[in-house]
Parts: sequence; C-alpha cells; structure tokens
Amino acid sequence: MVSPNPLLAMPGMGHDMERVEKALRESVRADDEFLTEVASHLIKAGGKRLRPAFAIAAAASRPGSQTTDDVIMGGVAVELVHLGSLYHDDVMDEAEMRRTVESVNARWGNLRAILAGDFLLARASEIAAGLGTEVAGLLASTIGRLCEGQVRELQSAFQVDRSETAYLTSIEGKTASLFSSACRIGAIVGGLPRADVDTLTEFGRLFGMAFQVVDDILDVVATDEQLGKPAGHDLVEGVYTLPVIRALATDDGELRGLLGHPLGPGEMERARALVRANGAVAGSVRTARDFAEQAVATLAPLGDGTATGSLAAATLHLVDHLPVADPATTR
Ligand code: GRG
Repeated sequence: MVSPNPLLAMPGMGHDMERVEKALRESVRADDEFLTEVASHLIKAGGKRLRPAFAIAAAASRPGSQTTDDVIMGGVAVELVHLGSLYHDDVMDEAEMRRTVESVNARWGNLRAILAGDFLLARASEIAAGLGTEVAGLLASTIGRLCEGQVRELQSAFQVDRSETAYLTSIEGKTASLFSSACRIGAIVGGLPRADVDTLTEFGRLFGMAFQVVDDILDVVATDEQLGKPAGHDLVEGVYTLPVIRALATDDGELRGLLGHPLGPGEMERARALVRANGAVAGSVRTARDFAEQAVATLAPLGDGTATGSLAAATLHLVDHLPVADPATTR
C-alpha cells in the first residue's frame, strides 16, 4: 500500500536515505556480474526502506546526534536481512510478484533465488561484524528468530484451529524481531545510553507486531493494485492470520468448510468476503491500534525530541490509514 512514511519528513532523513540507497547497492556488488544483477533486483524495485529509517531515527533519539556512516551501515545490514528473507519467502510461496515486479524466483528460478538470498545474508553479516561483536551477535540471533517464526507459520498451515497465541508468537519472530533489532542496532551504534537502547528495542518490537497485524488485515481487505502483489495470498497458502482466526471463531460453518485445505476456483474470494463480513477485521484493527499505542507509550522515557516524535508519528500513521472502518471511532 503506497502512503508517505512520516519518518521521511524527519529533518535530514531524505539525505540519510540517499546514503542508505547508495550503500545498499554497493553492498551487493559481487565479482560475478550475474550475481550482482540477481542480488540487486529487489533493491532496484524499491520498497519502503522502513527498517533502515527506524535504525536512523533510533540513533537520532540522542540529542544533538549526527547520522554517522556506522548508523547508515547498521540500517543497510538490517535491510539486507529483510531482503534475504524476502528472496527465501518468495521461493517458499512460489510467489510471482514482489514490490510490483517479477519475483527473483519467477525470473531466475529457485536455485538462484536461494543462493542470492544467502549472499544478501552473508553481506549483512559482514557489515554487522564491522560494527562490533554485539551488533554481529544480535543480527545473527535475529536471523534465527525470523526462521523460527517462519517455521511456526509453516507448521500451522491449513490448521483451522490455529490459536491467536500461536499466531502472535509466529509474527513476533518473523516480523517484530527485525524491527526491534533495527531500532536496537541504531541505538547501539548511535551511542545511546543502555536504558534508551532497551526502550527503543521494545518500541521496535511493538511497532513490528502492529505492522504485521496491519499487513495481515490488508491481505483480506486490500486490492492487488494497493498491495503490489496478489491479495488473499495468505488464505491460498493456508496461513490463517488474526482476522481469519477471529472470523473462524464466530463462523456459522461456511468459512470453516472452505478452509483447512487448498482453495478451489473462486473460493479464495468467497473466504475473503466472509472474513470481511464478520466483524473480525474491525477487531483486528483494534488489536493493531493497541500494539501501536503501546509502542508510542513505550517511547515516553526518551522525552519529546524530533526523532522520537517522528517514530511515534510513523507508528500511528500505520493504523490511521487503513482502508477499513476503525473501531477506535466507535469506542
Ligand atoms: C533467511 C533471514 C532469513 C529468513 C528465513 C523466509 C523467512 C525465514 C522468513 C520470512 C519473513 C517474512 C517475509 C516476514 C514478512 C515480513 C513483512 C511484513 C514483509 C513486508 O515488509 P515491508 O512492507 O516490505 O516493509 P518492503 O517491500 O516495503 O520492504
């Protein structure tokens, strides 16, 4: 979904993001021209670059700070892990589109997509090692958490009795952990006091939870054009996310009858319509808003500087611009 990210309005962020862009492209250059092309494919395709923006904003929470080259490289390392996970995720899902362009696996096949994804992770690790032992260890454990979250999701595929707890544990690993680490790495490299490092780590986790719940709501309510990839993809893959889990809990039997196995022609749209009609979407928006509000509240000990304000604005922007009715207005 295309909507301006308030973090980009933070003073100096436009310039910092240009530095990120340049460093990202340089970081994936290989001796082999073909590998460079495959590894650059999704970088050239765009993306919101949210994770580097969070690393930069976290570092800027220290009053009077400048964005050092190390902070930029911290953001680049996190974005490379994100990219590597997208390369591997698209192989698992046999996805054809990503960031509005042909996916790497669709263009060059699974073997090359996996190897190029590995290459991105290797470059991320090399950069992190240059930023110190703590950052290197943190990035490595975060890659592990992404894998754990993704495996949990795979293990519960097509399970109509997937619990909300199982869902929340999975998204904490596959998505929230990387936002949390983006903020933590920015704060560590930016030289913030330990208490602030921990505050920003928890902020990033809560933001990441809100972010994934919103992403999962959009899969049910948004159009292909709004998403830049086919909507309803989670239902097709048997990934039953928060709105679906909640719709199943109050379903008269039709949705449960459709799910639990691969969908036939037309069934995905029927399942999406049933979830949208159920009230589960409004409840999921409420949950996303709760995570977002908790994230903003977490920032309180940092005071009301520009960077902190931008982090809070970016968080509320996430839940204030959904193409669905917000139950917050009817509380
Ligand atoms: C090899 C690191 C690694 C992981 C393997 C495949 C896997 C385990 C994890 C997948 C994790 C995953 C794809 C989670 C979804 C995260 C998500 C919501 C991605 C979309 O993020 P945006 O909207 O994308 O920020 P852009 O394109 O804007 O960067």
